[in-house]
Amino acid sequence: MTNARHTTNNVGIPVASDDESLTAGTQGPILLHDHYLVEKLAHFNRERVPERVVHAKGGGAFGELLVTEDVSAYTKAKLFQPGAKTEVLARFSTVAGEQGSPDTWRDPRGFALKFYTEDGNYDLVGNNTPVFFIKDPIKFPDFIHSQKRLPGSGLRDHTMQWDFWTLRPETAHQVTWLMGDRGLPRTWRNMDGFGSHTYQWINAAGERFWVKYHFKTDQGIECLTQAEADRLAGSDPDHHRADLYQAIERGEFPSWTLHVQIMPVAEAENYRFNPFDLTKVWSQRDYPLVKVGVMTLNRNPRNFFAEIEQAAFAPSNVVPGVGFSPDKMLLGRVFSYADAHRYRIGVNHAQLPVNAPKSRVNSYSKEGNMAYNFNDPETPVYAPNSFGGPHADPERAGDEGVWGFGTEAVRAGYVRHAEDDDFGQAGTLVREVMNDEERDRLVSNIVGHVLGGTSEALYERIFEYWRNVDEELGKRVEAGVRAGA
Ligand code: HDE
Repeated sequence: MTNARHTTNNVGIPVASDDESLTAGTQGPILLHDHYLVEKLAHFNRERVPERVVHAKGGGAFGELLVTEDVSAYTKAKLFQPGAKTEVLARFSTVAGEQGSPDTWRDPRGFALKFYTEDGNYDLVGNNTPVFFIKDPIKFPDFIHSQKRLPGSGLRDHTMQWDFWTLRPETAHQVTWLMGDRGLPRTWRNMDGFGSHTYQWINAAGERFWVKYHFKTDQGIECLTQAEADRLAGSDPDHHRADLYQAIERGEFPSWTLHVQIMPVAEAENYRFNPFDLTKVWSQRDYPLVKVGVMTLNRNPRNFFAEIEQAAFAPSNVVPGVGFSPDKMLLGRVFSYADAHRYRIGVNHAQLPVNAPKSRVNSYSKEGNMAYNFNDPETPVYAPNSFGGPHADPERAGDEGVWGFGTEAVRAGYVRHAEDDDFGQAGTLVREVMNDEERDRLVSNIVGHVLGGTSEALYERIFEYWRNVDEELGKRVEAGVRAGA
């Protein structure tokens, strides 16, 4: 056995030098058979995997979910049973910025969770806001294009953002969250997380409930001012990533208390808002928070690239006792994330340790690029088979989208419920949830963002957008922009 401290090449062969390439004589040309030189340069060129097309900049840690309450009346999911303890990976991120962008740009924050349950991995991929900009996945590429960079100059552009937002009024609720304090969390530890979508819980008796997830930070909500965020963007662009990593290193383990809102299936039809519309919340007066347990993050990744950059979260990863809902955004995401992982990491991304379940995989998928796991040689590679290969669980049929609605395939907008409109909940957020100081900062943030890069041509539409949210707010935004223009 050679000295374990010798440098080797990638197949473990000790190398002669890490300092000089192999040449014909000291002044001669480099020799092609210096395969160690070739290996180093070739591998270096291939170190990057494509960054996430959204949520590229982020960070994360491992921990556990401990269920302290009994919600078994609503779900049979094993990770939500009383006393259950499940390992979790969390990744937090901004949305529009590239990998090297500052953590403190104004943006929603990704709040992605991977629970390594005994029934396979359950991924709950949410944000730090309970709603989203749009309600149909067909708009998502357009929306993201408008939030990123101009095709010609490659520069970010506030005009694109406001042009899209004001032409799609359903964005108003999320834009109010974005332009308010929550658009600039002080740290990832000081923000809430939401599943955002409506999901379905199914209990052991097969009864179904609609649910929404709320992860309330136990560290308290704390936000940055625009000025603080701008300063940190320059002086400490990895501020959030460093904060989480160093807090865990110090043994200060952040935690979130998980609550759910629970809606009996029968109440969905007549609820005053369409409960599947991702631009809307369920009033907590109508559906109060029910405590489930506590999620604590207490272990840093040992390798950022292997465990965070290559982490593959997918809303399609739901376990028995959890189901989807007719929320079109959720259903669009159920396709998109695994597709993104096949492209970004590879068809066998689920075999990487960070993405591999702790439970046994009995899949008939095989081979493919970078295949690492394989079944026993006598396991058939097709179904049905006569040789004892795994077979599907008919019990699961009931978990996959039994919603009791029409089955005809249509392209239509959401059914508008009694109080459904595009601006009402944004107005409630401004008038009933925000205090005077938060409203003042909201006005200042909007005015600053509008003056920071839009043109007079958009002003009227922007003023009307905010008047529709709240008359007084609209007037204050107009006065602020006019004064600063
Ligand atoms: Fe994403 N989103 N998204 N998104 N999203 C991705 O998946 C997508 C949406 C969210 O830390 C991508 O691996 C579509 C809502 C987070 O790795 C991609 C639609 C919410 C993360 C993708 C949405 C999110 C992503 C990019 C409209 C909050 C980072 C690369 C239907 C509820 C997860 C990737 C991580 C990442 C698609 C909208 C949150 C492209 C099609 C709504 C936290 O697949």
